[in-house]
This record gives sequence, structure tokens and C-alpha cells, in this order.
Amino acid sequence: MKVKALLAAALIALTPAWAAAHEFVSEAVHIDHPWSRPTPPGTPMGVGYLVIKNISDADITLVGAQTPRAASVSIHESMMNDGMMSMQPLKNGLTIPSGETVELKPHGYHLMLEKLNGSLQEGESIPLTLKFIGTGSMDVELKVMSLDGDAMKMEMDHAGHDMKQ
Ligand SMILES: [Cu+2]
Repeated sequence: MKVKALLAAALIALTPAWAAAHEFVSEAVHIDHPWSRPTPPGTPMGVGYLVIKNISDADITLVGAQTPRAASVSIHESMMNDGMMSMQPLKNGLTIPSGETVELKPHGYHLMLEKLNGSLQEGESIPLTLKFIGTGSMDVELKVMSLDGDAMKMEMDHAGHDMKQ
């Protein structure tokens, strides 16, 4: 029992600060809570959500991302058009003005992981490199969180994606 407690304490001590808070910081950008959803087998696309705060004194633009888990990643915006949810890629990227925060979240901006090389599993951490204009690339990890009460809305999101294919 005592040994177990000591081991737990050692593990906590070894955990880097960003893992506990699940945030990633560079001199210009503060990334909070990058996460994704599990995907059913055979689903070609997954999502990525995160909060980006620009802590520099110049505007920055998120222009793309890369992950070993998907062939490509694009930046999308969800919107209601005539009562239908639809998606639109942001061709010029997503600009985060100096000092401001932009949230990528369900029904708003999101990352689209396209041509997944396997379903995204709950509990998985997906390496993701964010590419910016105005500052350097940043490596983060998307935590795949379980489906919850929001799953219904998520289905709506995906209906929108399918229509665009
Ligand atoms: Cu999308």
C-alpha cells in the first residue's frame, strides 16, 4: 500500500505541467484543451477542437495542420444555411488578432481530419502540428474524449459533412 502511494506520487511528479492542464504554450500562442471525438470504424473523417489565444502583439493565422492519423487536415466553419447545417473550408485560414482568443468547437470553427488511417479511439492522444503564419508551428495532442450528451449534435455536424462530399 505504501509502495503504491509512493509510486503514484512519483508519477505525478514526473508528469509535465502541460499534461495536467492540457495546454500548450509558445512565446506567441496559448493552446487550451485540444480534443476530438471517437469515430465509428470506416468513418473517413474526424474532428479537432481547441482554443487558441494569441498572446503576441501581432496577428497570427492558423493556415493548416498535420497529423500522422489522417491524410490531410483542413480548417472548417460550420454554419446554418436555410435551416441546414453546412461546412465551409476556410481557404485563407483562421486569423486570431493580437490579444484575442478563438475557439474551435462543435457548430463553429473546427479542424477536419480527412482520410483517417484508422478510427479514432477514446482515450487516444493524437499528435497534431498546427501551422501558423505570423509564428512558428506548434505541436499539440488532441485527446479523444468519449461521446456524451452532445453526441446527437455531433451527428448533425457529420450530416453536414456528408452532404459536401
Ligand atoms: Cu468540417
